[in-house]
This record gives sequence, C-alpha cells and structure tokens, in this order.
Amino acid sequence: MKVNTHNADILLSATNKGHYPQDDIPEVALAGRSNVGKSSFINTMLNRKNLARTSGKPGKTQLLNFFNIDDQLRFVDVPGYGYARVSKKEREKWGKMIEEYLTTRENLRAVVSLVDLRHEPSADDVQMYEFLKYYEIPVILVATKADKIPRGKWNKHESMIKKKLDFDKTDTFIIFSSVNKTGVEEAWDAIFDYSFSE
Ligand SMILES: Nc1nc2c(ncn2[C@@H]2O[C@H](COP(=O)(O)OP(=O)(O)OP(=O)(O)O)[C@@H](O)[C@H]2O)c(=O)[nH]1
Ligand SMILES: [Mg+2]
Repeated sequence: MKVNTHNADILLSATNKGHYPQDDIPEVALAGRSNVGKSSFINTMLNRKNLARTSGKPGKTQLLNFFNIDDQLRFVDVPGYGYARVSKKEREKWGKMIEEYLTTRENLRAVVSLVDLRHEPSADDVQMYEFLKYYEIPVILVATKADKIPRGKWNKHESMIKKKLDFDKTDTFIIFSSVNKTGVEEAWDAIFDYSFSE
C-alpha cells in the first residue's frame, strides 16, 4: 500500500449522512476541542499550508469536511467542541451531526482525538474519549502544541493526560507539533495501520 500523501484535496463538506461519499475508502476522523489544532494537524500531515482552514477564531469549522488523500484514504475534519459562544440549539445540532457520523459510518477506521499537551483534559475531552471507547472506535490520541512545552516535561504531561482520560493501553498516544512537525511519522504509521490492516 503506497499512498501519495501530497496528493490531497478537499472533497466535500457535509452536515448529514445523505452527503457522505458512497464508497468504501477508509476514513480517519479528527475530533477535539475548538482551537486544539485539528485543521493544523491535517495541513501538517498533508504538508499543505492551508488546505484545511485554520484560524485564531475558534468554532470556525461548522461542517464535516472530507479530504481525499490519493483516492485511497480520507481525513474527516469535525467541528470542534467546547466552544462557549454557541447557542444551545447550535450545540445540539453539532452533537447530532457528530454522533451520526461516528456511530453509523462504516468507512471509519479510527478517530484522531486531539488534546492540548499543556493542559489537563477538559470534561468535554473526557466525555469524547469515553464516547469513543463506548462505541469501540480505535483512538489515536494526539497531544498537540508540544512546541510550547520543554521536551523535559513531555513525560509528565503525557502521564497527566493519560491519567485524566483513564487511557486505554491498546490505543496509540502521540506527542505532536504542527510548528516543528514532531510526531508526523508516528501519526502516519498509526493511521496507515488502522486504515489498511484487516
Ligand atoms: N504553537 C502551536 N500552535 C498551534 C499548533 N497547532 C495549532 N496551533 C494554533 O492553534 C490555533 C487553532 O488551530 P486550528 O488548527 O485552527 O484548530 P482547530 O482544532 O481546527 O479549531 P476549530 O476548527 O475551531 O475546531 C491556530 O492559531 C494554530 O496556528 C501547534 O502544534 N503548535
Ligand atoms: Mg478547524
């Protein structure tokens, strides 16, 4: 299996099942708090500046954005949770959209769940992780913004995050930075493993 990860493009945006691509190409979805770095993760992995739009403005991504990678794999960028300035109605709509995708999508092979390496996971982070475990969806836990912490403290922060999430040892934990590309190779290894092994 050789995937040209530089051959990537946005395929479509969806709010519900009716819009999802109809084929059996494996998908890996990105989940995490607003502003944690989901879109940056996609751009960094695909070596593109601004394929997945990023901004300092949280809550920007409102749709499920499907990215085609060399017609062999897809990333699905999911709107971030935990953004305070959205109405209850918006939050419910968001919840339904995510839940529908995560619980019914047969193409889904794993979720890259992003947390900030600097901070203890929030209640929303814990809830998301528990949700993924409940539905037995494999998780690649990616701790972002590692460039903002000295390397000597990474272990301590990793332990703190694992403890708070009650991290399952069968899941993968990766320390990542979009700024200096820490963890890119490891993340691809994990993604290819889940996507192309039967
Ligand atoms: N220092 C540093 N900043 C980062 C990193 N990843 C993302 N950022 C910054 O964090 C901000 C948010 O990044 P995004 O990738 O847009 O976050 P997102 O999770 O897609 O946010 P939503 O689409 O709102 O859910 C931007 O200003 C990024 O430049 C990283 O690894 N290191
Ligand atoms: Mg985004």
